[in-house]
Amino acid sequence: MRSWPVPEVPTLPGRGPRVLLHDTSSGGLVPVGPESGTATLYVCGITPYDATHLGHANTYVAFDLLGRAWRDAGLQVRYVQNVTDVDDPLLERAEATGVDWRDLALSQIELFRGDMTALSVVPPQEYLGVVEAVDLVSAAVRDLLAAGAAYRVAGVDGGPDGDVYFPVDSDVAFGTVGGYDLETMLELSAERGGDPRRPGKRNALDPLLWRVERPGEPAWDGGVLGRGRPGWHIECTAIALQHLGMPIDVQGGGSDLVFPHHEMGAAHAHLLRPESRPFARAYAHSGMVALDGEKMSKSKGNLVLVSKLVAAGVPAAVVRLAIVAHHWRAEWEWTDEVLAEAQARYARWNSAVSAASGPAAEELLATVRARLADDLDAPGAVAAVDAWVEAATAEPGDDAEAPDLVRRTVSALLGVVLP
Ligand code: 5CA
Ligand code: ZN
Repeated sequence: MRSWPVPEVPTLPGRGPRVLLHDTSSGGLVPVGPESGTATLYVCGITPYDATHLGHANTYVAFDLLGRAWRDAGLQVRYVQNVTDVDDPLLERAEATGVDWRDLALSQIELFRGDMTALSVVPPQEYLGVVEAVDLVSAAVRDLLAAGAAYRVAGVDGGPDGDVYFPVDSDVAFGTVGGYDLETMLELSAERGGDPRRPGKRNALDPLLWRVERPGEPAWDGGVLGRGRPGWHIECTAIALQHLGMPIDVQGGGSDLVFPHHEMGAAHAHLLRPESRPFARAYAHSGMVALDGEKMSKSKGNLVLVSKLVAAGVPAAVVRLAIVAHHWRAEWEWTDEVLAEAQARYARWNSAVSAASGPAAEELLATVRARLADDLDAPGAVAAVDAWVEAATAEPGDDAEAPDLVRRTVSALLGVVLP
């Protein structure tokens, strides 16, 4: 699937330090990416309906900061992202609105591309819909079946026999991504697309790998699996293994994906490639953005869309600046004040970098680099730029190169493009 255009990323003098990132699995900061060569990143993509809200934008900007810090440290970045373009909520929305699910997905992916372009997010090299990857995913399910790490379940309530499930007990590392206790895992499974009450499963937590065809639902030939469609977690695992190999440096997404999605995805990978475990060296989870006191989510409908803000005349760079003013792991709320503050800051920064000269900015570049290498502390980087802007406003310095260096620093590392 086509992704979106690569934004211009200015080059900066020197190099950034090795990046440390908070890893959900170990609960601490770990160096991510190799010391030289290519770092690999998989970030879970959208389910294409009601895109792109500020929560989505926050997550993709977070991992964009990581990619930018890696490149600034001299690494190449290999980045893969999926699109969950067949899934229950998408099919339900299509049904409810009388739109073909394929058309709904295509229109939302197009919006997402436009929003990512506007927000200066560097695109993944591989951007893959599940529809394009069904053969890959069904092959992974067949491999799990052959390895004894999958089983079929009899139909219930007149449903067909043969849905395929993954026994979580088959992975000795199961539970180590999120570190949740059983009760929490059962709750989260029920809330987030699992079916802990489905009769016939060996363990209530076992996730679906292959859903055999139901009337009126899209289905593909699965060979010995029969016609059907893939379960959610195995999709991301199969795509990541095919396009990145294992272990990947960082598996990323929002914190709502820790369990079950990333826990199950890792368990699948550990059974598919036992010799290469772990699935990921680090599991990174961005914080949830809320609106009116509740997590912004498609199912609740409390959304602020990037495309609507931009259509209302807010520069996309202001939206990006509002996002990076919050730590990537923080839970925060989108409010009118957040937007107003970003607008005012953007105006101050613009005016300072448009001056003919300013205070020397080499130290600022070093500080921004250091802040970002320390668990992507973008608010720390923003504060450092604020301090330079304040100094420049109080007393225009005589460094004629400085304003342009600040403009390039902000653009290359924070992805905030000043006009
Ligand atoms: N297609 C799956 C991943 S394979 C999915 O979760 N899609 S999504 O459209 O629901 O979310 C896309 C990404 O945005 C995920 O990484 C998710 O964790 C993140 N996300 C969703 N809602 C929010 C929110 N309110 N705040 C921050 N990130 C969010
Ligand atoms: Zn995913």
